[in-house]
This record gives sequence, C-alpha cells and structure tokens, in this order.
Amino acid sequence: MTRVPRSHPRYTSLVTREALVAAHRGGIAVLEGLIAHGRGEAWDYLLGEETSAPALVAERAAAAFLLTAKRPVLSVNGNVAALAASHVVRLATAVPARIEVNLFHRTEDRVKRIAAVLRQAGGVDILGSGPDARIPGLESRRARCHREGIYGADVVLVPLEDGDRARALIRMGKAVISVDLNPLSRTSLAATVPVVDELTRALPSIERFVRTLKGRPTEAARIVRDYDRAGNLAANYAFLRWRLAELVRGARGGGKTRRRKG
Ligand code: PTJ
Repeated sequence: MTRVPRSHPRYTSLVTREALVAAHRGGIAVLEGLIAHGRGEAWDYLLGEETSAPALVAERAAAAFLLTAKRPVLSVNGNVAALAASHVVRLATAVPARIEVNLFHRTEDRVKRIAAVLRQAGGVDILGSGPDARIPGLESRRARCHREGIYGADVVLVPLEDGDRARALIRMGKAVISVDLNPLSRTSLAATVPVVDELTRALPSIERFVRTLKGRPTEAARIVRDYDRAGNLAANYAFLRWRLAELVRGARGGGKTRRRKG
C-alpha cells in the first residue's frame, strides 16, 4: 500500500482510493467497483465535494421513509462495505433496519467476507448467505436475496448500484432510496428518493435525520407525504447548473471560484 503524505492536497481522496484497492485485494470490492468509484469521484468534483441543499432535503426524506417503514432494509455491496461499513451499521441501529449483502458480481466467498466486515463494524444478523428468494424480472445474480430482507422489505436503501435493481424493486411495490453521485444515472432516475451525495457524507446525514425524527411519527409521515421527488431531482440539476456557472465565473475572474478540497 502506498503511503500517502498528509500534506498532499488530495489526501482524503488518495487515502480512500488506497482503502478501496486494499478492499479489492482482500476480496471485498471488485475491480469494477474501482471504476465505479472513479465515476463517483468525477461527479463529486463537479458538485463541489460537499452535501448540496437538495441532497440534504433528500436525506431528510430518506430518514423519514426508513422510520415510517415496517420492514426497512439497507443493502450493502463491495464498495459500500469498503468505504462505509461502520456508517451502515450505525444507520441500521438507529432506524432499526436489517442489513443484507446483495452483490452484482456475486460469489458466496465475497458475501461471507463482506458480512464479516459488517460484523467487525458491529453489525448483527447480517443477511446475505443462503438466499431464499429472487427479485422478479432481474437476470443478474443480484436477484438472489432473502425473504426476511430485501424480498420482504417495504423500503430498501440501495447505495452505489448500477441501475438494474432499483426498477425491479419498485415494480415489486417497494420504496427505493438510492445514494448515487450521478444525478443522471438510471438508479437516480428510478429511485423513489434519489440521494445525490457521496456515500460517506450521505449515510451519517441520513442517520442524523433519523435521530432527530425518531419519536416524531407525525412529522416523519408528513415528510414522506410531502416529499416531491421530481422537484428534488430538478433542484439537483439546478444546483449543478449553478456550480458550472460558478466555475465559468471563477475561470473568467482568474480562478477565484470556491473549491474546498485541493
Ligand atoms: O460489489 P458488487 O459486486 O455488487 O458491485 C458493485 C458495483 C459498484 C461495481 C456495481 O454496483 C456497479 O457496477 O455500479 P456502477 O454501475 O458503476 O454504479 C455505481 C454508481 O455509484 C455510479 O453512478 C457512481 O457515480 C456512483 N458512486 C461511486 N462511488 C460513489 C458513488 N456515489 C456516491 N458515493 C460514492 N462514494
């Protein structure tokens, strides 16, 4: 593993990249996951590497959907385990929700390794091994799931997925919360609550809202009822347009645009 100097202007980014490479070597993340991370990071650059106001609105809605669910489930893949295992466990505990390992590039060995990472982070009763159901209309191995997990859930959080599953879950009548930095992805377009934010910012933010809304069921139900999915997606695009306009202004004004992390 390369030692990243703390003084490097992209220190956090490089450390995260090293963590993903290590997770790949440890059989947690797939090579395709490293590509996925690069795509996410490119979007994060464009979006300014901080949680936008529209993302915050979606994160509050995500918390309300999770709290008002009868059977909420958090789905975990290789990248999510590598980057945010403890965030997932904390959110699952706060709701409370089940955690299920559900992989696109599924092997039983990876499912076991990822479940072990989640257990190390404090997770209990992790679903994944020995699936007993299939998501209808999904040909990938990600269709394999658990009745007491994703199959039977009414609200499913699906961070960093590649778009085949969100639609299938919605066809099953579930509410789907996505976390995906690409506001144009098939997942963001399909999800009931698309959260356009970086995973390790989004999960703690959703958890904070869960803690605020817990014990306030009327308020949580109101947020679910009033949530305007189309309006929120449009606000994400408007935010992106504002960001690009800022960049244009910055370039014309000699590079004075606010850009925080290197
Ligand atoms: O572990 P597996 O086998 O289930 O495979 C997982 C991957 C991630 C390889 C698989 O789901 C995949 O191929 O995903 P995609 O199609 O590359 O989509 C991932 C999406 O997540 C892309 O739109 C990225 O922009 C986005 N993304 C990547 N990293 C982050 C992210 N969004 C938020 N936070 C991130 N850190």
